[in-house]
Amino acid sequence: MSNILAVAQQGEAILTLKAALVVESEFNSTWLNGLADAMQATMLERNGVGIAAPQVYVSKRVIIVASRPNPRYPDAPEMDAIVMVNPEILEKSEQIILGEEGCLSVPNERGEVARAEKVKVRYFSLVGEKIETIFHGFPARIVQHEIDHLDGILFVERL
Ligand code: K1U
Ligand code: ZN
Repeated sequence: MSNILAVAQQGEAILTLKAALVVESEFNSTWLNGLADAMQATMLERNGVGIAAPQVYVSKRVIIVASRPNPRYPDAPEMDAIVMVNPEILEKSEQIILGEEGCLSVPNERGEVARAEKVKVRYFSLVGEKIETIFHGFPARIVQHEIDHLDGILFVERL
């Protein structure tokens, strides 16, 4: 069983920083696997559909994306959680759509955020495999929200 971690809240400096890249020697390490496990446990405990390492006080470029159907997005796909290390958006669709967002670091606030409908993302797995995937709709929204966390941006700054 993994550790449930504290979640940083709006106003804390860690959420405003640009997170550091995970370096070669950190892939396939007990430390990185433990961080990913604890992030996933914390996300599940808070009922989230995503989480970024800075939200658990680790300023490193690691995110988890875990779309599932929910009252706001009943048609969202059910995904196994994807851990993305050093994710980068390679392409964004011209089509922009508005959709409701919440944030584990901003309690009791929801808002309509404009995001690209489709993104092509490059990331690394926990063992350092390079992966490129296209996401649409709600999963694409989660990816953009989580990468914003790595760049020190909260969704409330995009309202
Ligand atoms: O990064 C986070 O703070 C997690 C956040 C991810 C997210 C939700 C909605 C849109 C983009 C990114 C959450 O999981 S908030 C809780 C939630 O499950 C939810 C909130 C609003 C709409 C749908 C789901
Ligand atoms: Zn958030």
